[in-house]
Amino acid sequence: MKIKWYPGHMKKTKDLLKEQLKLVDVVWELIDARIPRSSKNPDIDGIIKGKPKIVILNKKDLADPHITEDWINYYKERGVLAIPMNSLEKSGVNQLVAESKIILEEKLKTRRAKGLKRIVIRAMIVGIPNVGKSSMINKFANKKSAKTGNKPGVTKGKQWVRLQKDLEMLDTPGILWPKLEDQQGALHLAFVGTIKDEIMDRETLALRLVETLLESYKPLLYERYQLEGFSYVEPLEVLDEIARKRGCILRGQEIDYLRVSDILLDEFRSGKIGKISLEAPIRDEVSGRDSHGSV
Ligand SMILES: Nc1nc2c(ncn2[C@@H]2O[C@H](COP(=O)(O)OP(=O)(O)OP(=O)(O)O)[C@@H](O)[C@H]2O)c(=O)[nH]1
Ligand SMILES: [Mg+2]
Repeated sequence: MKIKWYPGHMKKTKDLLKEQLKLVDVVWELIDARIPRSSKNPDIDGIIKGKPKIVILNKKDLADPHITEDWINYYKERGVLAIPMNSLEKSGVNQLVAESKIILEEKLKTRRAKGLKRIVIRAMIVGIPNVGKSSMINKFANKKSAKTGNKPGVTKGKQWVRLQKDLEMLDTPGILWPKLEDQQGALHLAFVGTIKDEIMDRETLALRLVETLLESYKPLLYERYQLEGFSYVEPLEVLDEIARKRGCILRGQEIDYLRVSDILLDEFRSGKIGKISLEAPIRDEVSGRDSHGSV
């Protein structure tokens, strides 16, 4: 397995992030709602220490809503607000702004009481590659917002996007490394396309995805590829059948594994197979609900 994040690179990123964090009041931590465990940077909580944080379960449109609900409760029980979001829509970012102001109300009051002139909350987005940081910043920037970087006192090279009269966001996100040391996590990151073709060839990746979906989301897989009544012994037979259904056949009736793998991975990543979450909170981490199968 090739790993992109070398220790030197990690240290530099961590140091930069620590510097940026000094400038902000609240951190918006984006994780992927389909894989909240593997898409969370393992060191982030240590880096931000006690700073207020809101977790954003992004790409909620691709995730299983029941499992997303479980994650919201999981975080709630740990005193952390988690908000499901689709970065490609505006409604979510508006809610985030409102919630941030509630969380920081006390801080704002204190600043007002001290008679401080500039009472502005500053926020920054952090998250692993491909989780939707730029999309979210763009959604914010589309809103009536002003770049405030030209104002005096703004650190050179940093741009603040004004979201409301008293709320600004750093326009460059903090990029973090995912949990690559965990095999299962790396596989999930590869399924959603965060690490591409790095852990194994696409055919093997597609086969592993078939195995995973057969365990937890067989009805969705069967419906998408019209496999009703198809029985199998090995998951490979299911991949072969999907290939036949989609005409991924080479001369001599051989299966075109490359093509069927691309189709399957693309359709999974774009949500065409359904709203699928690969990681739920562990059973007794959530009160009042069972976790969902083996996800
Ligand atoms: N369906 C869906 N797609 C999303 C969402 N947010 C982002 N995307 C897509 O995910 C891909 C990555 O989004 P980016 O905003 O570029 O992610 P990023 O975190 O800035 O990635 P890096 O710049 O590589 O660190 C793009 O194809 C987006 O269109 C979302 O909420 N739902
Ligand atoms: Mg980006």
